[in-house]
Amino acid sequence: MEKKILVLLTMLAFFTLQVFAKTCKSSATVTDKPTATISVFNNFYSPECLTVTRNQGIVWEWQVDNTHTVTSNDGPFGSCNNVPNPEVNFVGSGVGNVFPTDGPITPKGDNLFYKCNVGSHCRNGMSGQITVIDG
Ligand SMILES: [Cu+2]
Repeated sequence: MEKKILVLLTMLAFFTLQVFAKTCKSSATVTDKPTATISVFNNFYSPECLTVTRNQGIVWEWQVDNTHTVTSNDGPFGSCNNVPNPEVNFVGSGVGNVFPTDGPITPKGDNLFYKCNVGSHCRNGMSGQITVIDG
């Protein structure tokens, strides 16, 4: 009897995690351009999940006037946590503007998780992931 309850609780925990784990709504792989561009909209990035080759540059282009940030954290994808010294952290606004203004970033590791720090944007789904592969 106790074993059955344990199995049921384990299954319940598993399905709860599945429901709340955020999955990429849009994905893209860019390996044939010097710089890959992620579009910034209100409350989402596009693509949310981008795969690039190592040392490839990445920029974010605003498609809206509103202010948003690109602020990295430790993940996983969808996490709104803050870390003390994010690898990437900038504020942008204005249709057609490209950030960071000092040029494309190149992720240091195999994954770069990021989100918007403005208001409840992250909790409303404004987060992204960059996956780096060896080309
Ligand atoms: Cu935002």
